[in-house]
Amino acid sequence: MSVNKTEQYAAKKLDSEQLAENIKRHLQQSLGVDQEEAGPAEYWEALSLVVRELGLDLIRKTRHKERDEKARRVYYLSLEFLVGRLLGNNLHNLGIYHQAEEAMANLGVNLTDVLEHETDPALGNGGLGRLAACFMDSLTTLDLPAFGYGINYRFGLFKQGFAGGKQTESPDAWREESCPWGIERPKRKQRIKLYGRVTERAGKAAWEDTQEILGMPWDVPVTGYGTDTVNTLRLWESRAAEGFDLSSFDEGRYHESRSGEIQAENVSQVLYPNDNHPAGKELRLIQQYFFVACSIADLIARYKRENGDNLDGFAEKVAIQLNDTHPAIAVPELMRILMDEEDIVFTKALSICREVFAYTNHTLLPEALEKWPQNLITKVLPRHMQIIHMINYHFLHTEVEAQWPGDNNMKRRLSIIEEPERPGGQQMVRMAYLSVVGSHKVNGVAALHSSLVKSSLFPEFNEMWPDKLVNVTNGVTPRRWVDYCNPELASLIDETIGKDGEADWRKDLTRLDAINAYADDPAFQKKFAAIKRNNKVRFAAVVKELCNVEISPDAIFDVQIKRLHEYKRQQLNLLHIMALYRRLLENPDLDVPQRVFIFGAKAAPGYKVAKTIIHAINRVAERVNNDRRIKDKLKVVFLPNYRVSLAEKIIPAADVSEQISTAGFEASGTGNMKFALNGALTVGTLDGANVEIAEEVGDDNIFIFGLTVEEVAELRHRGYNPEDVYNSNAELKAVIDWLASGDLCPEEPDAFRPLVDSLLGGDYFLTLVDYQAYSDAHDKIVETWKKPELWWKTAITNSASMGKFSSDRSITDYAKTIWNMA
Ligand code: Z2T
Repeated sequence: MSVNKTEQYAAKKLDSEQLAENIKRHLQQSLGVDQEEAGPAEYWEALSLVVRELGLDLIRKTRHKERDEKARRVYYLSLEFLVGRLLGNNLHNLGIYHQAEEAMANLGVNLTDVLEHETDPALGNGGLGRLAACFMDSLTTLDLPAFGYGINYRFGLFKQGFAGGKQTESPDAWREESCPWGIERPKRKQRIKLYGRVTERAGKAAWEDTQEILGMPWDVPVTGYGTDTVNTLRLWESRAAEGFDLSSFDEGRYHESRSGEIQAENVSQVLYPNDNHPAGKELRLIQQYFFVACSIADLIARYKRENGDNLDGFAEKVAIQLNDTHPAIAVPELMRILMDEEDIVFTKALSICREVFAYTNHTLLPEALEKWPQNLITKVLPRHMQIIHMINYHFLHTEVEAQWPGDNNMKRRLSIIEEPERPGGQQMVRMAYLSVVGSHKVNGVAALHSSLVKSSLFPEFNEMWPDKLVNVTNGVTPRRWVDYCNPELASLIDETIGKDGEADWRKDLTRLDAINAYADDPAFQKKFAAIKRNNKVRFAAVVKELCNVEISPDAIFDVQIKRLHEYKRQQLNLLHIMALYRRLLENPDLDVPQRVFIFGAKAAPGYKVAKTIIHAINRVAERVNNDRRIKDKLKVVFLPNYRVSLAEKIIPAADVSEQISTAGFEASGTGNMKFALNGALTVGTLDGANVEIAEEVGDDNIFIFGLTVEEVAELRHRGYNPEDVYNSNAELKAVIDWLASGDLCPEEPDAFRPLVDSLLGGDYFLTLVDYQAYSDAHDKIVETWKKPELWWKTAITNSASMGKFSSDRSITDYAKTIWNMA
């Protein structure tokens, strides 16, 4: 008999009455309000405090267990953790959601309303940050000893609004309202150094005349599904170190005493809003070093508490994953501590680093690969710059020399320091190369991406170290992305294939495969379709509220939600919508289903063309939505301020998922997985994880279009002139001309020039080339929609075939192939 594990864990023992008592206690004793005064905000905070108490209790127990077992821990270093709302997810994971629902009902409040009250912690830009959050969920669900380390930004990703269709940005002071999740841990604060200079004393390097700042840890408990394990997400907040110049304080020059120094509090103030494009600012480098130095010091202290002061066994107990190159400065930082503070010689220190570190690459975009001016690193982190030179010297003159003896050209190509192309230019530190050289494994995030990492990004490294470059395909947590956001679908799956214990698909997503047997079953199709429709009705109400546009739940909901970037090609979607509108104007009685095109996307504030695309989509939306001639056959909505909590409402309501990046540019994508899991059909290019999704669902169940990676390369090689495509496709020409005409924005006729110029002057992302194939793929979507049995069969097949894309599988892969933990 299989043990029913869900019955075993601690939180589950709390019934609704006990929960209600605890809620009342926190209302009165933590918030100081009477029950009668409390609204949803107070109930949200009180229930969060109850869950926090549970979390803290379980964190303590997890810590004791790990200390006894002395297991290897994984430390996930990331500048972004896009965790999303925590209360509802934690209730689900702890198995007390329904008890909480009942408790709230007995107190006369609706849990759903209470949950809506939580502001999203927006501590990430997009995919990379959300992946880190899914990984924390899976690490915990799999009972792996893990810490996440990051920054507790005061301001998360900006809030987006629209004015005349243009993006506006305002600060996101997400903690202002109250944030019951983080627990300050002053006992674990760190003091870190910046600037100064390096002197030699008795043959040892000393880093002196530094400025110091404090790092205060805030611990956020991370629950897992169906387990008592609770891990810690430790987010650092910067503070001014005490001990500033007292004499100036005495003389009443308090404010002057720190002028010319960095303002410590600024360091953790704000998340840089760039996805796939580094800003290259000094403060960003300081953020990177700040959280890395605090985290490394913290994990070394933990190692010593548990294992004593001798670091010989360090690499057996510690695995550090670098989430992209943002934390790459961790390599010289650990080297510095091992050499300067622990008296370990260079070669031994380097080999410890290589056992400990692994690096995940998330992009091939050349402009997104971080490079820091050597001069800047020398100024901010003089000792680290010396150590980088030492690593580089050893790497080039011992390792590259052994592989390619006497080949100076190769040394120049592989050097961690890039020499300037022109005289007067500056030396740059290639953070990706530093990460590769300092790690034992480097992974890409989908099969296609990883093969391109090997063949295009790091071919020489792959030749030198054939086992270093590997793939770990991304995944998403089925707890947040089905169970929590699509509860009706979760119940249908439960009643169809069972829920309890080991059979729970929430813990083993490959169990969903059993649903494939029902793809053709009319009764199952009916239930599946009804759930989708309910989700669409609910989402239509959200659209009405946010955009004041009425959309019909009987229309095809076609969704593109992701950061705005030219490589993701929202502009391709836009051009096609403009063409559809023109087709309807020409023939208003066209026999086509109703369609709603839904967008959600933030543009980096400095990204001109991306902002132009948002503006253009909004202007087209306004025109289309108010044109009575087309009889509601087409609607376009751009949801403002796209974020995790909105994604949770959109994805369960989507019929079509737009994954249309130029082949070779989207490293993986993770939204693509969430949509398919919730029964949307993908229209997509053979890019990132789309390739693997197509493999899983089969070619008949996905709408693949456009150039392949190879064809993109061939075309570029042959030479490509966008004007040729423009002149040979009348429909495409007409919509581009319309964009350029100023008709959509009479008060600023040149508003869309940057977009038109980008398309006609080069079209780097081959939007025009893929236009016709994209339009044809959409025609096939419409054909499929007209056959409901086929549509629902395809949708169900998509859902049922997503077993591979659980982040539990990703984490199991990391544990086996990279962390040596399973
Ligand atoms: C990001 O979200 C991603 C890559 C980055 O490269 C930076 C950021 Cl902020 C430096 C995304 C990829 O674009 C996406 O394809 C991938 O699915 C995601 O990371 C997680 O791996």
